[in-house]
Amino acid sequence: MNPFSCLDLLHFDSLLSDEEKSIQLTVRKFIDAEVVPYISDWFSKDHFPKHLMKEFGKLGALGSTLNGYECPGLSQTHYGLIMHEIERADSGIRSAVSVQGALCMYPIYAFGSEDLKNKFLPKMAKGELIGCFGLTEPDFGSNPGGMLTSAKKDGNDFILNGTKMWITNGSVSDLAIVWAKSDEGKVIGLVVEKDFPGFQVKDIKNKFSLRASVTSELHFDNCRVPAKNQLHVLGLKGPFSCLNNARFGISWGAIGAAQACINEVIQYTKTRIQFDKPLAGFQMIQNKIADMATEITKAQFMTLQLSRLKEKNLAEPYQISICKMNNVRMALQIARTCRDMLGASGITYEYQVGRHLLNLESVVTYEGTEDIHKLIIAEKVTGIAAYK
Ligand code: TGC
Ligand code: FAD
Repeated sequence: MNPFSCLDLLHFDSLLSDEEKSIQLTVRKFIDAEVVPYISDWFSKDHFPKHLMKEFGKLGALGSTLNGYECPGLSQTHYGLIMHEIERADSGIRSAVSVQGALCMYPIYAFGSEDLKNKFLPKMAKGELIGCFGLTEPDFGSNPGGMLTSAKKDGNDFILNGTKMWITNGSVSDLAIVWAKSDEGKVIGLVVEKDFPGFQVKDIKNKFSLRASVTSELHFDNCRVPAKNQLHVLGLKGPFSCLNNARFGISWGAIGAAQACINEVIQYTKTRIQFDKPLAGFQMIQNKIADMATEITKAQFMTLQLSRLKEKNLAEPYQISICKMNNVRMALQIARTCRDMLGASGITYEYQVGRHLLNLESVVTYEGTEDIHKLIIAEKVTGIAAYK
């Protein structure tokens, strides 16, 4: 079978190095063989394919850009292309990988003690340990600064109380990065291991989106966490710096989801005959295909530029917001248009567009909603923070 062929109307590929193309092709072949044939079934059965995590470890997809501690040490563009390939199959599978690398391994790497790094990073890079990231609470989503979860100092421990909501990987995790308020009212980060007494996890059921991904509530009832498990960062810049990396990966991933949708609809409309000719031969169908192809092309270049900036440590949060907001909105609109173009067939699991559409309804909400990213971008442009 030939590997998936991406739309590349402005020779985007010519801007990638041979090594970048080679890693992308390796991941593409793995995804085509080990994920695409099974994902519809996993999604329909609410099944998270945990076995993939060790395979992703072998591919360098877990903590891709981290150096040392047996981590892959790849570039930002490598990481982006890996996210693109994984989300081409499913946003939920990409979520598990994003959370592991960008939201769990990164804070341990950037803010953890040497002991924490040595204890967790090598095994997380191999997918032998899985992590989750608890920032959102039932009453504080877009505004995590209001969080109620508290971490009170008690000798050499913290006593953690509170609830985290909508947590990807929750019940399959061995450790959770939990953000809480200290006695001084400052946001601090703690590494909470799954067997710490007072830590309970409950899955959120009946989702119509990201069904191949686990989403959970985390409860902390006088959970005792050793002070040595504290991350050395104070304030919201701790969790927000993790979000920068995850939002960057999502920017790439969303292009992958859009590529999968347009590819499926091109095949379908070339073979579906209505009014005695293929749908692809009608001007209104071509109008939609041209618009979608142009949007994907724009997103490819914008996101590659962001990668190159990030490789030079020059990427700013508002630039990441531009790509996360634009690309997820673009992918969601493309999934909706493609669903319509498939007619009744588009509501079945036989085609992947409907699943991408449902998944992207979560992707547009998590890691900052479209509205929140607009506020971040407009704050940069006007100098006024409308959410304050
Ligand atoms: P604000 O007062 O603006 O800032 C507080 C401190 O944080 C610093 N900061 C950042 N640092 C690093 N990177 C960024 N992107 C940063 N943005 C802000 C800032 O400089 C300040 O530092 P300091 O030293 O002065 O204290 O904070 P605010 O509370 O007013 O926040 C503004 C806002 C709306 C932008 C922020 O709250 C926000 O982004 N809200 C959205 C919440 C969100 O995205 N949650 C995601 C949860 S995790 C998730 O969804 C995982 S999904 C699974 C998957 O990825 O697949
Ligand atoms: P709200 O903040 O209540 O927003 C509701 C609506 O109000 C949105 O349209 C929003 O844009 C709008 N709004 C809010 N504030 C403003 C404003 N100031 N101006 C204008 N409009 C505004 N969180 C984690 O910490 N870890 C995870 O692993 C994680 N995984 C997730 C997985 C899934 C499947 C989902 C759906 C969510 C996940 N989240 C996770 C939570 C996610 O980050 C939040 O859902 C998101 O930040 C939005 O918060 P909320 O749902 O409370 O919505």
